[in-house]
Amino acid sequence: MKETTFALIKPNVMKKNKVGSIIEKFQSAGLEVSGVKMIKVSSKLCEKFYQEHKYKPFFPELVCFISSAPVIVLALTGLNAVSLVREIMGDTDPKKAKPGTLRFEYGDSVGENAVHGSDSLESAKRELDLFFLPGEIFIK
Ligand code: DAT
Ligand code: MG
Repeated sequence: MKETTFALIKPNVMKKNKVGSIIEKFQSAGLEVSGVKMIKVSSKLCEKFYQEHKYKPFFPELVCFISSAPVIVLALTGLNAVSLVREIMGDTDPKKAKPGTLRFEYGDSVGENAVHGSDSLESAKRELDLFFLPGEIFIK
């Protein structure tokens, strides 16, 4: 099924100057960039984005990290985009991620694991709505 999912390139990748390598990986897997922008995420937006982790011990450091520097937010469209993006990203923990995945290659730790990708179609809709206005996504 053709889907649109949400991805976010985290501050540690921005520091490494590797945004192009991340987008290239998504595009070469057949995903189209249907939305893209560089933004600085406020703590408030970040708390909404990661609401499911609100009571986890790592929540404060997660919010602090994501809102520490500008990030790239992406809408990615293609066949099975939600699961495809998760596959390309790899395990949450870069140490457990398979070679060739983004988190294996660009992740520094569980917290600073390079990229976010929605975990379901429902999450994708919620997250796209948080970061993009209706006119900012262009699906062919
Ligand atoms: P994912 O990003 O693979 O969907 P998740 O939803 O479990 O993983 O967690 C969201 C983010 O929270 C994750 O990308 C990084 C951070 N995180 C998760 N578990 C953590 C931990 N044990 N310590 C520090 N940060 C963690
Ligand atoms: Mg998650």
